[in-house]
Amino acid sequence: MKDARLRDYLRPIAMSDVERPAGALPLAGGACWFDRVEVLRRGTEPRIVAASDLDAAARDRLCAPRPDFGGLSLDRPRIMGILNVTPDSFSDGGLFLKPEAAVMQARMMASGADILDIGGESTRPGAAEVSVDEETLRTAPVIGALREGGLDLPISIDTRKAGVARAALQAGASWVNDVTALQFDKGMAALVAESAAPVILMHSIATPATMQDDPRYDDVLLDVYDALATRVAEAEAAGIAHDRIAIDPGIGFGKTLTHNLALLQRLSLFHDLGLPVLLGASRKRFIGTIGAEAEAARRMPGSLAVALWGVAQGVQMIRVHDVTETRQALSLWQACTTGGAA
Ligand code: HH2
Repeated sequence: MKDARLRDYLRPIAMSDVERPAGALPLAGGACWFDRVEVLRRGTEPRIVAASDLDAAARDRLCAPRPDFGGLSLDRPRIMGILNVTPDSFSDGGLFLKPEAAVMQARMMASGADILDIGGESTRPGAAEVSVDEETLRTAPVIGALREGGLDLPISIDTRKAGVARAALQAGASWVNDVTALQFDKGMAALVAESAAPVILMHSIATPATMQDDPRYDDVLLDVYDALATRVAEAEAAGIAHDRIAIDPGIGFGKTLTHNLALLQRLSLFHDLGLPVLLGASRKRFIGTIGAEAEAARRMPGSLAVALWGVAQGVQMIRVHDVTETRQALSLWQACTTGGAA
């Protein structure tokens, strides 16, 4: 039988120079462009072809502006601010466990963020599972208080559990961010389908408790791409509309440093899925390793570098702890590349 994985994968070579050559195509309708595509195939040397050689369907997947996502236009990069209402998150655990502290932090982030991502269970490597009740108790009241206080940014609930997501949506959350791409809780796909909520499908393998135990891939880039393509097809089969799905390669989730770098270097491949791409690398371990900084809270400079790299690869959303600093960095990146402010 023919191996479906033996196919061409198209990676637009993302550029952000202010001048574009004739024939340059917009990357996913955003500020980046491309005029060459790297063609990847398992077991074969990559080759580079001109963008003008693409067929109409591939051209459309790579170039078409992504529709608004949950009410947010994606014509410019968007910042998702992280709020972990947990005692044990790897970089801010315990800081915002008290509802008042969480609400204050969310309000501070709201001035620079486009989306707030609120989570009540750490997914750091080795983390233990939290019950639905406990996770709901941590997140829903904070979301409710923010809405009562008039906050009108999109709020995503970072959970792998349908019960937690349901309570969060009732309390005023607008998106679901599932680090298991609807795999952990079999009720999650139905919940997302029946709500009007957009969903972020992130790639991960195994559970946080075991995911860093010697993760292996044939080809991490193409395996993650295929897994996300499957998850997207399953989500659509469950009744979730295509334009309500964004994807995320899941940096650090069942990935070694080498895996993370392979994904980051060829990040623009994920545009070939024709969906908005989110990148979450903020303060993660590989930044500490390469940047020689053991303390996660001091990894902001390295996190900015990776966030801007993601933006230069055309990703539409970046998930970060340091919202104000990322906003400043992004404004400067945009001023240099397009002359426009963020
Ligand atoms: N990373 C974390 C949690 N949720 N969601 C998406 N879509 N992408 C990510 O990369 C991602 C995520 C882990 O980071 P953090 O929330 O800061 O830590 P913890 O899981 O320890 O709370």
